[in-house]
Order: sequence, then structure tokens, then C-alpha cells
Amino acid sequence: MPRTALITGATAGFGRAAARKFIAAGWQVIATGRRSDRLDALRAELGDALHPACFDIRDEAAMRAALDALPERFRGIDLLVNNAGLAQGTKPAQDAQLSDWKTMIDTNVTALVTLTHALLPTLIARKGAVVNISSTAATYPYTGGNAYGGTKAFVSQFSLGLRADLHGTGVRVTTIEPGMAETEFTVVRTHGDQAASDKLYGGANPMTAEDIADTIFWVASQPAHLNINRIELMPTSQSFAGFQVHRD
Ligand code: NDP
Ligand code: 8X3
Repeated sequence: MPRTALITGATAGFGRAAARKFIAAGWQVIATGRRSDRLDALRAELGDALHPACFDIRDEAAMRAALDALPERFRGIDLLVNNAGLAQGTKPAQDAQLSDWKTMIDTNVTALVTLTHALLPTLIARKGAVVNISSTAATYPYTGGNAYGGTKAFVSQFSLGLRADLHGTGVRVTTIEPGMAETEFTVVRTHGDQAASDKLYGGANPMTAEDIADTIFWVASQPAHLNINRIELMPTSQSFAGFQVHRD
């Protein structure tokens, strides 16, 4: 019987690349997202090893209905990849939209903990694993990162807490903290500004969705006695800058 991964946010970016990677390696994948046309296309591409589950991850009732509706052969989930997430806005806090902050918190934090809580009994029964997609923004603040960085700091710290609580259960927990990777992330963040996305990534040789999918897969492929706690990765072109100083 193949192992089963539930990958949230599999209609684009890291999640879609991960769905392809895991299915190519013989896993079954439950792929989630809101865009049913993308999920249908992925099902057509990858075949019946993929189960599409279309729902807004912020909608707890829809999430639970999708879990309840899983076909029998997809119910034994061995791996939860909490990947669905987003940034909204690049403005400093004093100019940011509160609605953008709430969207990020609802998606990156509340939905992530809700799904994790729902799947813990299954994951414990199967000695499974959780991979949480955080960000370098969890550790390194930058102007305009405000609530996004806050949500990702939550994800990283929640992962460590989960790991402590799951001590002795055999369930593994890993946080992956990527830096700049070219996906639909910046188009979403800028509310649809493809030119801004092209400008950000242009000439920077950013990481790709496949780089992160390979990392998720590598984590999931480690032997049961080995837990990767945390991985931080960046493109070679990206590094650190100093503090800013305001002068009168
Ligand atoms: P994409 O925008 O390419 O993909 C995001 C995925 O999340 C989509 O499949 C989208 O599906 C899903 N998603 C977003 N909101 C919801 C929602 N309300 N309900 C269901 N699904 C949702 O971005 P990435 O692949 O880059 O991002 C994946 C994760 O990686 C995110 O958590 C992001 O914060 C993180 N990350 C990204 C980095 C980057 O540089 N790209 C770096 C570090 C971390 P749909 O729209 O169909 O619902
Ligand atoms: C996405 C990376 O640097 O845009 O998490 O915050 S960054």
C-alpha cells in the first residue's frame, strides 16, 4: 500500500511541485486548494494517485467535510504538508490594510492549526509526519514583512511545540523556512501585479518550486528514527543586510 500525503495549497508553487514529486515517487497525494480547475488539471496529469480536495482552508466546515469525504484508500494519512499560505501587502504596518493582516492570520495560522489538530489522531496512529512551511521571514524581519513574518514565526514555534508534545509518539515534525522562491507568491502578495513579481525575481536566480518540493520530499524520505527539526534555505543570490538607523 503506498504512503499518503495531504499537501495543502497544491494548485500552485511549492505544493503543486510537491504533489508531482511525491506521486512520481509512488506516494498517494490528497491535494487541496480553492481553484478547482487547477486541481482537475493536476488530477488529469497525475492520475488516480491524486485525490483533489477543493475548499477554502479558512472554512473549517468545508475542511472537515473534505476530510469526511475522503475515499477509504486516502484515509490513512502518513504525512501532512502544511503549505497553503500567503502574504498580502508590502507596506509598513502604519499603512497596511487590517483586512490583509487578518487574511494572513486566518490562512497561515488559524487554518494550519485547525487542520493539524484534526489530523493528529491519524498521524499518531500511523507514526506519521508533519512538515510545516514557514519562511526566512520567521527569523529575519524586513520592512513591510510585519504580520506575514509574525504568522511564519508562529508556524516555526508551533512546530517546535508540536514536536515536544508529540514526544514518544513516533510522529516527526519539521519546519522548512525558505527565502526567495519564484512562484505565484508575489503576484498574490501584490494583489495581481505580475510586473512587480517579474521585477523582484528578475536576474536574482531565485529558488524554484521544485527546489522546495525536493526538500520536502527529502525530509519525508528520512528513516523513522531521524527527525529533521528545521531547514532554512535561500538562493545563493540572497543573504543578510544590516540594521537600519534613523537620524534626526
Ligand atoms: P503560491 O501562491 O504559488 O501557492 C500558494 C498555495 O496556497 C496555492 O495553492 C493556493 O491555492 C493556496 N492557498 C492560499 N490561500 C488559500 C486558501 N484560503 N484556501 C486554500 N488554499 C489556499 O505560493 P508558494 O508556493 O510560494 O507558497 C507556499 C507556501 O510557502 C506559503 O505558505 C508561503 O507563505 C510559503 N513561502 C513562500 C516563499 C516564496 O518565496 N515563494 C518563501 C517562503 C515561504 P488557491 O489559491 O487555489 O486556493
Ligand atoms: C517568503 C519570503 O522574503 O518574501 O516567505 O518573506 S519573503
